Amino acid sequence: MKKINAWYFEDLEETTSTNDAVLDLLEKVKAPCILSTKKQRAGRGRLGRKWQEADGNLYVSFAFPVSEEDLGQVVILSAVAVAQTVRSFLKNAHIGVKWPNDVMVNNKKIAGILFEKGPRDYWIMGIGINVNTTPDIKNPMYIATSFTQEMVKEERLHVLKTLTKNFDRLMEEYKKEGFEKIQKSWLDMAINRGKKITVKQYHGEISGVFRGIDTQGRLLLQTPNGICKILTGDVFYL
Ligand code: BT5
Repeated sequence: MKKINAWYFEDLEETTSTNDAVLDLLEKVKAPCILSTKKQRAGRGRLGRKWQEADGNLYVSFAFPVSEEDLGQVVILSAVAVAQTVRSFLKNAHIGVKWPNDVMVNNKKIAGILFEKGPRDYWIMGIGINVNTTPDIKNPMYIATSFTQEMVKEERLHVLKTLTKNFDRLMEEYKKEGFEKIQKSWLDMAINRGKKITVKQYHGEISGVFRGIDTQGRLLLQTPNGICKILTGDVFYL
């Protein structure tokens, strides 16, 4: 079995969703593992949305144990790892993060992250990065971009190796020193801090001024009734 750093690693030709396929690999190796695929036929985003496929892009899932109390912080850490990875290839672009964990280049979405519960204390961290091709997104709220569109040619598995290195380094830092530095890195890249935003949730929407994130990774929204701490939702800018 191949490895990237301490992770077992498999790269498939084709699958439905790497977040599902990684469960088979986890069953086999019974240890933290990474599964990527060349083609992903049924990639998903949050809340039943789709993740669009396009040639030569990175579709990957990491399976590893996370405690319930660390989860909100690890979600934020994952966005920092992806953003740092994108930045290391697109040196001149403006890289931003949009809560909880979209990674944007000049306000266009280049990567998305989906956390799902795995078996036992495992979580699955699914990451899509548009490396080679910009997908044709029908949703006018999201404009997409890719490395190629930003004038950089890269190979998806090279991007994966850099991503794994960044993720491992940040996790080590997090375990040794706690969340503070990671929270600061995320806030330094956060789009629209201090501006008015709307957060859409299952049961409605709420508007206010985006004040940052707290020590659990929750979004802080200043409303006329005080600061609201938001655990899940979609952010829209007015
Ligand atoms: C996400 O969802 O951004 C999480 C996407 C996670 C995808 C990875 S790929 C590997 C792993 N296996 C999976 O099955 N999934 C993970 P969300 O925040 O719900 O955003 C979804 C929205 O982003 C869609 O409704 C589109 O508007 C937009 N979108 C879809 N595909 C895109 C793409 N390739 N690039 C940029 N935007 C995209």
